[in-house]
Amino acid sequence: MALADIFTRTEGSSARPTVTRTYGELPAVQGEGMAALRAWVDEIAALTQPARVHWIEGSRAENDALLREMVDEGKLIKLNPEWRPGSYLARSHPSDVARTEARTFIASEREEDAGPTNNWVAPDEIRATITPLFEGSMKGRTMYVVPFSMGPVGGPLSHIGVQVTDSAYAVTSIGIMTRVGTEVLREIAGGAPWVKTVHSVGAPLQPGEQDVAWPCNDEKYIVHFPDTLEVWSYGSGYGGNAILAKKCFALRIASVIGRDEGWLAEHMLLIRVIDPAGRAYHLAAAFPSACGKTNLAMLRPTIPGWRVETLGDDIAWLRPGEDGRLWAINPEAGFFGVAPGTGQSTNVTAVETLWGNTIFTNVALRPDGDVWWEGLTDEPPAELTDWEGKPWTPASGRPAAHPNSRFTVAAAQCPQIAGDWDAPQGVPLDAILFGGRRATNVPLVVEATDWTHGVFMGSNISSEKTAAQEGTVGELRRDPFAMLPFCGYNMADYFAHWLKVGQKLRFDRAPRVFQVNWFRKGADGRFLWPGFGDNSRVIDWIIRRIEGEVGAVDSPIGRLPEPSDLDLDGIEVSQADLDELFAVDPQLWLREADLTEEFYRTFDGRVPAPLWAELAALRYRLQRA
Ligand code: OXD
Ligand code: MN
Repeated sequence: MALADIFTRTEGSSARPTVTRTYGELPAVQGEGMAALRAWVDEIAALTQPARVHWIEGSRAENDALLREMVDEGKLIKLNPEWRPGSYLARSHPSDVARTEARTFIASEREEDAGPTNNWVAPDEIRATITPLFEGSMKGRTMYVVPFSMGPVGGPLSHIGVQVTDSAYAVTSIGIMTRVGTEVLREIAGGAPWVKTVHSVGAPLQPGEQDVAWPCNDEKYIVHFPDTLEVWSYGSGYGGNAILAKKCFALRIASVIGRDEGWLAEHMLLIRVIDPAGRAYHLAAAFPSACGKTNLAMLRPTIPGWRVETLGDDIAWLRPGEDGRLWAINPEAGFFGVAPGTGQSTNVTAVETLWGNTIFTNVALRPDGDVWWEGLTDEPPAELTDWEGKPWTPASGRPAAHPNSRFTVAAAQCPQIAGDWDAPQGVPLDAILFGGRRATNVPLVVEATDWTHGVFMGSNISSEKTAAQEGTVGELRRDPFAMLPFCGYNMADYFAHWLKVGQKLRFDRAPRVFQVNWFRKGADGRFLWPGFGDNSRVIDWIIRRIEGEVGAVDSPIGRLPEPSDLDLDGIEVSQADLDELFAVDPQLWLREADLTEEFYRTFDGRVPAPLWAELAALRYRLQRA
């Protein structure tokens, strides 16, 4: 059906649409690829029956108008421009505060292609379930068409998507997190392939019905179709469920594209570290959600003379280059960071990044019209309005901000962003770090002996649960490569893909792999390592290892620093704490090895043989330790 037909269609003139609709201006972009896009938009509009369609052009004026409209509708609170210019607070429905992993599905044709770590559904079956939900789901609302690019528009590692959504909050968030607008349409018009993403909050409005501040639906589905490169998300307006460019596209769908094209879509931050001699190194690091990734991405080293430049805080796309190195881009354009715990003493760079032009979600509101969250300052304000809009004082006995409250802000606003952070070709990686939040067993830093051992380490990352995931906070969860909720295909095949990518790298140019753990505790429950800016001391060791300037101590689980090689000038870490930070207990590690075996066995023989060999070798070394 042509869009021109939809322009004039009225009630009863076709099987599906039941209301007269007005459509926004069609983009003037011409080109072959536009026909397919328009046909798809028509199809989705016919299904969801919005009151109007708005093609997002990506201008400042358009964004400002959307923000103003949301303020007028009570969906956003404009913060006091004296403290926080151009910034807004959104309060979600209390039931819609996190990514909903149990409602997230991979609908690959074959169940084994989704693997045991994903919720698999048959594509036909799930289409039959969700299509009726989308039928008329945008009634009374505007359907926005948001063309976006992950990575600089037209860049060699970049990919394009289009999101249709009935949430203006999602549109403004996507506008911060990606490159949006007509420039992207020109790529599509020129024939660039694009991923289809459909989002509805699932709250149609009847004529005359008053909207609510945060429309959503109790029923939620976030469904990925890796074989047709589509995402359909229903019922939630929150972050990763609604900004489909992020976890849904840039990780789940992109991991599938990467598998087929020979590259990796990873849940990794990206930084450039500059040593006192001015030598620059690039590091990518994978950590499960809410384990200090944004803090490391914006590290301010405590060792004199060192600097860190931020390139990305959440996602990196890695591709082997002709030169045998692994090249990385941050496909995003903004940060969607966890607010609590971000403060003057923990991440001053993030605090400075948030000076304005920020959308906050579920943080607390100060009486002066600024925002606050736990950890922003040591002392809480005397009174606040909490994330649910209720009065709050320090005596209230509950957090003022939701533990998973967020900020959405442009990367370019970060005071230590690298000048070339959006260079289309990316940066060559020198090291990859895998980390988790482990109170026990895992040393502060361990170096892998080679790429295969590094893949083995990555496949074994585990972490204590945090507020970014559903479930019990503190419980241990295995999170290979920090990709457990984000790998769009069978995780055992993903391990094999990592091994394959390693074969495309020159052995002397491949990034070195390290496991880190800033969170190890002593028997008395105290953190053994100061963390934050002092993590630069670990990075200093990593870089001196890369340069061959320091040796290492072999242990059954990998190479450990000689404690004397760690630069501890200016901090107090007792010898006993250092010993505990690097202690490797063979018995406890044999138990970890059993858990690895148990985990690998869930993949029905698909885990690649080299990883089983690594496990056998680990046990052999532990038994002899
Ligand atoms: C995130 C997450 O939002 O990993 O980045 O949960
Ligand atoms: Mn993340």
